[in-house]
Amino acid sequence: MADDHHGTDPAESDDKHGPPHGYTDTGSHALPGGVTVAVDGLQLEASETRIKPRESHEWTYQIRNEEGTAIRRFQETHDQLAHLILIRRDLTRFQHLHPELAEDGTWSVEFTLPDPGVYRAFVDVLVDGRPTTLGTDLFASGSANYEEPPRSSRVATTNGYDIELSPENIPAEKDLTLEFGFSQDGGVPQLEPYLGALGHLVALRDGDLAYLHVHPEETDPEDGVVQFTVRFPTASRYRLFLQAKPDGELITTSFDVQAMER
Ligand SMILES: [Cu+2]
Repeated sequence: MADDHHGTDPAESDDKHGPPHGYTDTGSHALPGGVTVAVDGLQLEASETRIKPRESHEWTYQIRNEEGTAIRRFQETHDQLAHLILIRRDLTRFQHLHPELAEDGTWSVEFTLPDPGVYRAFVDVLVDGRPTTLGTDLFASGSANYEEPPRSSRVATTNGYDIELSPENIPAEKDLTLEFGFSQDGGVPQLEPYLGALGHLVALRDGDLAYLHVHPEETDPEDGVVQFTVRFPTASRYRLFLQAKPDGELITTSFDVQAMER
């Protein structure tokens, strides 16, 4: 048997056969957002969670501190005081809305849940400089026909635009740049700003709808390309919802990726 000294050299002890890394981190990145209704002393209190489908509804909620008092001060993130993402739990029927904040800390927003089923509402805010995503389920009564789970798809055609996601291979547990390239009839559309960047991306994990934090990167609007930095916390499937404004028209499209173990 060959005499090797692996394991005695600290530079080589960190190999991929060792115990999984990243699970001892108790920092803010240990738990993905949106899986819980309360985190870091903040709690989402929804006025209602049973909502009739196919009817416009005014939904209100508060974000309360540990004393149960509604938070009234928030900082803007991506050009807005709050982002509300609504999605059915089969990762379909995505909506992105911007609720309004009243003096007393009550947020209100109007929406329609388009079909029966269980939905997840994600509230994305910045409180005292901390990005926070809280989530709650909403129940739309009736018989739901849930759609098939995601398969990989890196190419989408929406409103006549072809959009391609790269890179092809997506490693888990690693900061990486996702790029979406737009084209139409062999040309490249000009991208107009949306929410303070050239696009907005929501990344959700299949299974628990963990909501990942994604940061837009600067690119030239003439290049027809949007880029985001993201870290997929586990080797799982994720659905990505991209919103952008090619030639000034807001479009929403989705992609499915499988993040792989490195
Ligand atoms: Cu938003």
